[in-house]
Amino acid sequence: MKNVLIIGSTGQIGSELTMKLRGIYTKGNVVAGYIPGAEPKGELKESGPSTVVDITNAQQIADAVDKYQIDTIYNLAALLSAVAEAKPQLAWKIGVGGLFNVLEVAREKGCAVFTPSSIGSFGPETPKDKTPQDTVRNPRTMYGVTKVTGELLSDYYFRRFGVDTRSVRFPGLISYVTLPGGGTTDYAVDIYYSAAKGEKFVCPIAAGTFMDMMYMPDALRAAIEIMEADPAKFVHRNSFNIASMSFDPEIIYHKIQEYCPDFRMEYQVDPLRQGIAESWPNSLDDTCAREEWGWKPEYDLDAMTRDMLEKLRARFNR
Ligand code: AKB
Repeated sequence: MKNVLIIGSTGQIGSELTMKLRGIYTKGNVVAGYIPGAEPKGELKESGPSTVVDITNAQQIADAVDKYQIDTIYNLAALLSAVAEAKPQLAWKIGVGGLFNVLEVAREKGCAVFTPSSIGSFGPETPKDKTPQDTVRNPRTMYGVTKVTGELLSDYYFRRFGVDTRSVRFPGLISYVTLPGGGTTDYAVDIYYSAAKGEKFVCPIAAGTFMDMMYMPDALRAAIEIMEADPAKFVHRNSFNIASMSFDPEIIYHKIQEYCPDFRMEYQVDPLRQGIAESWPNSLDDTCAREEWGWKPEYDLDAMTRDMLEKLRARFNR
């Protein structure tokens, strides 16, 4: 039986991961941790227990772990890249201070921990194409600094204290359920909303800027499969490159036009997001994840586009 605590359960990943885990661990508790002001609603609220867990408050984490006899923590609390540049102190407090609290509770109470890293953990000196698993990092953003620190801290807790820490470097995640907030890759979500509503899209990222992206069902599977994997073959732990597709704004625009011929896009490049995007890789090499725990994506750009447009058009009655 798995008793799981999701910290940040109402965010872009958490809202879907919590529901998916509740469908899998039906005999355990899948507890939705949230901060006041971001309470679970609807199905997320009705389908299982929820409790206030502010990641900056170690006692709240420990109390939730005790109350629900938690054995696995999904730590999804973070500020995304563009917001983290506006609030670097808060990004560190949540991304590193918060993770430290989670790892300490996990050490004391014997929990496994998943903490996502990101393509944002790489920097301008990193090889751009098919970025290897182990390579130069040197991120220039606070988001990247917290992600590299988080990876190192998680590996440290595994080696030093035996805490079962595991994670993946997520690409930009695309979903029709919960909007992301303040990321550099958010344009690749927003563009589908504009297309489904029949509106023109104003793109903040310049043509020719490639980044790795992934459809949410694959990302959720990755987060669950790595925590379920037999660690016997692990050479790495924190964090594995995973990948499924890489595109620039022109490629996704033309793909959407195959299904919405009247859809139009223009550019109004945001210098902050563009600078961040240019410092990140074009595409990651995910061979280690494939070899060490069997990672394999299911969605490519075409399959994702069909599903996104179908779901969003239904929502907007178009
Ligand atoms: C962001 O753009 O900040 C995130 C990420 C790639 O980690 N989506």
